[in-house]
Amino acid sequence: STAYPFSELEAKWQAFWLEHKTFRTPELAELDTSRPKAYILDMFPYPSGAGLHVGHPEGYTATDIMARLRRMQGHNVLHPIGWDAFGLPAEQYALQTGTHPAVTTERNIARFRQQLQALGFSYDWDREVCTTDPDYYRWTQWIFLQLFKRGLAYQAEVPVNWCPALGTVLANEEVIDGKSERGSHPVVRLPMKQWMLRITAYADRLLEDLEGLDWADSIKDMQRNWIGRSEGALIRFAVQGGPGAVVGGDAQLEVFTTRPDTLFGATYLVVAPEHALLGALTSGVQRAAVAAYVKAAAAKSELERTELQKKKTGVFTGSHAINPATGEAVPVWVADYVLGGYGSGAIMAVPAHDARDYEFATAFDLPVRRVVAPAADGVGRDSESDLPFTGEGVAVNSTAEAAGLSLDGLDTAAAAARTVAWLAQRACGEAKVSYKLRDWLFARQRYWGEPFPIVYAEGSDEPMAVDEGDLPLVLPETDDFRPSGTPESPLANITSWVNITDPQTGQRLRRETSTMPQWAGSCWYYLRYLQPWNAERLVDPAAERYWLPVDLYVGGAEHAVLHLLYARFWHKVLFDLGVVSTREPFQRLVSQGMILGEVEYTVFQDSSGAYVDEGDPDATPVRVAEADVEKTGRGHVLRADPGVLVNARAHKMSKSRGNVVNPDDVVAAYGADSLRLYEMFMGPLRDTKVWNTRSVDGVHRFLARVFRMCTGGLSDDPPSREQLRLLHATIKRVTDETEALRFNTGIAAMMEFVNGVFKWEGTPPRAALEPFVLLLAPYAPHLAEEMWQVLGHSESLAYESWPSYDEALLVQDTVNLPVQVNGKLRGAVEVRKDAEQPAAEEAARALPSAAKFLDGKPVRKVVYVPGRILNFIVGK
Ligand code: ANZ
Repeated sequence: STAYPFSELEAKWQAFWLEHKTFRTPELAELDTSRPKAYILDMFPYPSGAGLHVGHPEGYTATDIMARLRRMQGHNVLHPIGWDAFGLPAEQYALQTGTHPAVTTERNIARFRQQLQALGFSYDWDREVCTTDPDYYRWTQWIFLQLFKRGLAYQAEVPVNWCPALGTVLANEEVIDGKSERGSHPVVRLPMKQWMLRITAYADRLLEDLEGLDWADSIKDMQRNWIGRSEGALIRFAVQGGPGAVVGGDAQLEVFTTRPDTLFGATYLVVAPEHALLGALTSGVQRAAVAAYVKAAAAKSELERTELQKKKTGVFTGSHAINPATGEAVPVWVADYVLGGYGSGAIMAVPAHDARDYEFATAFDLPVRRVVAPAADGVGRDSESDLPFTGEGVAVNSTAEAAGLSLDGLDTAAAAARTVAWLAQRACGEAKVSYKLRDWLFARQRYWGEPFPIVYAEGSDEPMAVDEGDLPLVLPETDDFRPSGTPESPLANITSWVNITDPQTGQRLRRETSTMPQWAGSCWYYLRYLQPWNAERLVDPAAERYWLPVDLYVGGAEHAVLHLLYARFWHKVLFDLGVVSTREPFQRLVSQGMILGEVEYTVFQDSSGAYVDEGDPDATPVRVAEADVEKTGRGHVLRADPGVLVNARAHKMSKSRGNVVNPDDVVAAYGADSLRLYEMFMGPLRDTKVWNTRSVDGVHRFLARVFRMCTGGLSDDPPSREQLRLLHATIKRVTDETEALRFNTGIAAMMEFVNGVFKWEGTPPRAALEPFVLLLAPYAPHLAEEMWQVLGHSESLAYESWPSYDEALLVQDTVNLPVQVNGKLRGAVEVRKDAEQPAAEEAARALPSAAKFLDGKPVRKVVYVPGRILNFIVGK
C-alpha cells in the first residue's frame, strides 16, 4: 500500500512544536550572537473571510524551507508572522451583515492561524503582530506624528470619489467606469482637504539605494519607472497674448523638457487642459472651442490621453510664445496629451524629434524642423524621410548668431549642456529634474483604519499633533460604522469622540475623522516583530542592529511597487530619525509566481452540435474532461475524434470561475507535507504555475515511499562506496539547490535518491538514510521528524546539523567504457575509471554484443585508452 499515516503524524508534530515552542527565537540577550543570523520574512496576510488560498502556502513554504535550513546550519533565525487586518473588505462585510469589523477580523485571524499551523510552518508564535491591535497601531500613529512634525505629512485639496446615492466616499477600487461597484450609482470627484505624505522628498534616495539590493532587476525597474526620474531643463518662453487674451505683458510660459538641445526645433507650445494660465492665454475667438475641449479632456483617463497612436486632439489658444533662441513667435495650443500633473504642465513641441509631437504636428499641419541628425550620417543632412528621429545624434540647423548661441556639430549631451548654460545666463531657464512619483494620498474616509492623532481647535483648520504620551488614540467602539452621509468618514458620526475638551486648557477641540490607508500598518511591521511586547519603544535599537536588514523577503509580485516603496520610504524616515541603523529594510526580495487553476479544456460547437472553430460566429464553448483529451503534435485533440482541436488554457483562480483550490481540502486528502512539497515541485518559485491535483498525488506517493524506505527495516552495516556516492551527491545537490531557492530541482534530487535506494540489494544501511531524512526536513518536516524518531532519535531534528558532503566521495570511479571491434562500436561495459588493461579486456570480452564478433577470430591487437575506449583488432 502507498498509504502512510500522514494525518496522525502531522497532528502529532504540530502539537509537539507548539507545546515545546520549538521555533521560539530567544530574546537578544539569550542569543549566541557570534553565530550568523537569518531574518526570513513573509508578506503577512490580510485575513480575509475566505481563508488561505493556495498562493499563501507557496511563498510561506519557500521561506519555511529557508528558515529550517538556516536553523540546521547553526544560524539564529527570526521567522515571524502577523496580520494586516485593517481595510475595506472587513468594513464592507460589516455593512452587509451588521457584524462589527473587529469581530470578523478576530474570527478570520483564528482561522488563518489554525490553517498556517496545520501546514507546519516554523513561525515563532510568541511574536505575532496585528495591525488593528492598539498596542501595534500606537506606533503607526507615532510614526505619523514624526512625519507630521518634520513637514513630511501635510494637507492638500485632493478629489475624493463621492457617491451621493450611497452617501459615502468610495475607494478607487470601488469605482468602476465612473459608477459605484455596489448599485452602479454615479460617482463624482469632489475636492477635499486630505492628508498627503511627502514621499517625493525621498525620490532620489529611493532610487539610488536600489543599487545595493539583491532584488530581481524587473522589480527594481518597476520601482525606477514608478519614481520616473528625468533630467532636463525648465525653459521660459515670453507670451504674446492674442486678441482678447487677458495674459499680462510680462507673462511667461514655463516648459519642462528632457531635450533642451532641440530648442531650435520647437515649432509650437502645448499646455495641458488643466494649466493655470490657459484661461488667460485664450483669445476671444477661441474661448468657446477651448472651453469645450477642456470639458471633454476632464472625462478621459491619463492613460487614454497619453497613449501613442491615439488620434491627437487639441485647440489653438489664440496666443503665441517667443522662442528665446530664435526670437520666433510660435503658436500655443492646448492638448490633452500634455498632463497637468507632470513637469510644468506645458511643453515645447519638437515634432521632428518626438513621436507624439510629430503625430500632432501632422494632424494639425504645424511646421516640422529637423535639428538633430543621426551621428553616423554626418553633420548637415536634412531629409524628412526618417522623422521623427527620437534618438541622440548631432545638432543641426541650430545657430542663432544674434542670440550668441550655436549648437551645430555638438553631440546631444554637449548641445543640451550648452543650451542650459546659455538659458541660465539670460535667466530664461535652468537645469531641472522631474519625477513621475507623486506625494502619497494618505487619508481614507473610512471607519476601519488607524485614526490620525490630530486635533483642531474650535473654528480652526490648523492641524495639531496629539501628545505622544496620549497614544494610542483608540478607534472608538461603535455599532454605527455606516457612511456618515457626507463626504466625511463614518467617525464624524461619533460626536462624543470627535468633540473633546482639552483637560489641561479647557479648550474645545475637534478630532481628525479620516483614517489611514491599509498600507500604513504594513509599512513597518517587520520592525515590530523584533520585540512586539516592547511598551517603551517601537523597536529596541540593539535588536534592530542585530536583526536588520531582512535577509530574505518573499511575497507576491503585486506588491513590487506600492508596498515596497512605501515601506522603504518609512524606513528611510526612521533612519533619519535614528530609530533604525540601516538604510534599507529588505536586503533580498523574491517575488513568487502566481498559481493558476487547473487547465480547462474547451471545444466549440455550433447550434447544430457540429464542432467549429473558436472564431465561428455561431460557436458556443463546451467544457470537456481532461480524460477525453489527448496531447498531440498539433496540440490538444479529442481522444474520440482526433480531428477536433481542443482549446487548453489555465486561468487565474477565482470564485466566479469556480476553479479555486482550497488548501484545506488538499491537506485533508494528502497531508500538509504533500501540499508543501507539491507547491515547491510545481516549478521555479518565481514562475507562473498551473495547478494539477493529479501531480499532488505524485509527490504524495514519493513521501509514502520515504515512509516505507525508513520503516522497512535497516541494517547497521557501513554503506558501500556506491551508496555513499549517491548519498553525498544528493547532499550536495539538495544543499545547492535549496540555497539557490531552486526547490523543485532539490526535490527531484531527493526523488532520485529514493529511487536509488529501492534498487539497492539487501536492507538499506541506517547511516545512508539518516542524512537523507535531515535533507527532507525543511521540505516535509512532519514526515522527517517522524522518520528521525523511527531511526532511533528522541529529540526534534529542527536544530540537528545540516549534513555535509565529502567532495572525494562524489567522484564517480566507474565509467561506461565503449567497446569496439575493428573500429565498430559494439557496446559498452562498466569498469573502474583507472582499470588496468587485463581487467578492462576481460570485462569487454564478456560483453555478449562484442563477444559474437570475436568468436573464433584471432585478436591481433587491443587498443585501450583508459576511461575512453577499448578496440579489438581481429583478423578474418
Ligand atoms: C521637448 C522634446 C524634444 C521632448 C524631444 C522630448 C523629445 P520624460 O522622460 O517622461 O520625463 N513632457 C514634459 N512635460 C510633459 C507633460 N506634462 N505631459 C506630457 N509630456 C510632457 O519625458 C519628458 C518629455 O516629455 C519632455 O521633453 C517633453 O517633451 C514631454 F526631441 O521636450 B520633451
